[in-house]
Amino acid sequence: MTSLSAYLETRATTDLARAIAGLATAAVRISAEIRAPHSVLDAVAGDVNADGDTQKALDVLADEIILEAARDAGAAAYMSEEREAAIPLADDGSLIIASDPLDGSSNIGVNVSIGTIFSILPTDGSGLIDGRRQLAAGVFVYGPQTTLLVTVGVGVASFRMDADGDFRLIDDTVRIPAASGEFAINAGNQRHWLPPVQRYIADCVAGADGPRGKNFGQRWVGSLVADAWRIFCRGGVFLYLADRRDGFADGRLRLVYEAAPMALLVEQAGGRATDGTRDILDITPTAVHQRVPLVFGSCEEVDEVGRQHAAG
Ligand code: AFP
Repeated sequence: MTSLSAYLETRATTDLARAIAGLATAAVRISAEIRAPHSVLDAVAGDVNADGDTQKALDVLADEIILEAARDAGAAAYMSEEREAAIPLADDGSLIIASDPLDGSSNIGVNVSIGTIFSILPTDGSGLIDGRRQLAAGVFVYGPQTTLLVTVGVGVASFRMDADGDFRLIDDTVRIPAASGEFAINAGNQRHWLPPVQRYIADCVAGADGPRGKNFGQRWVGSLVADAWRIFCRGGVFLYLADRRDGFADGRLRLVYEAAPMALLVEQAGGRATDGTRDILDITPTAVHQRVPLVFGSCEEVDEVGRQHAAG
């Protein structure tokens, strides 16, 4: 089976391939920590991150492991959900690495899939540039299997970590099905949703007897990376848009190191990723931890959400 390094050799520059290979090695270490019997991963590390979330031991450890990979890759800087500001690294670095080192922290203590999201950027604008300028993006999922979705701008490939810690190719032309009968949203927040989301979800729930003329299922893992892997495998739509709660005027997810890398992967796999109206990849961040409303997945569903937003 094709290795990650063989896949990258013919598709990425030396610097980019080195950075991605380093992140893959970091993911192997994080995966091992999660599985180690001694790990008390859910332990509270005591600090609060830029998201205002209490950091857990694994959040801090994963961040340190990804920072080390960024440094070893010769990156110019490292931006992370777990750090207030960008960390300057190599003065002559040709790329910047942005990451959510441990996505799904609320699932650490309950044995549910979690992951690492990364974006690799040119050094222009200190990394605060629109997502279409990303050099690469990827998602590691630490689940029953440790897997990777990655793009360097020529489609999306999926990989699975083998017993030796090598990532072996599953599919080098990953495509998100255009149609789907599955949506992912935290239904506990239904009373807070704005009218477009209320209408879209109500139409899905109405099923075959409703305006959509087909039945829908609902999934919500609480880990963006786990919902994403399912959507890349069998289609679906993920929604975390703005709602009426204090602090959720721009949803929950962060543009630089969550939504933008996810959007690049989604578009490269033939899907769509928007804030309800605009393509995520067309949005230029003004701050490292900027939030953005996010809906992504099967084109037909994301377009239907867009029609609901256009209707006001
Ligand atoms: P944590 O990493 O703080 O658990 O947040 C995970 C996340 O950003 C994303 O991975 C989930 O899809 C989403 O939050 C879950 O949000 P809710 O807990 O509000 O459902």
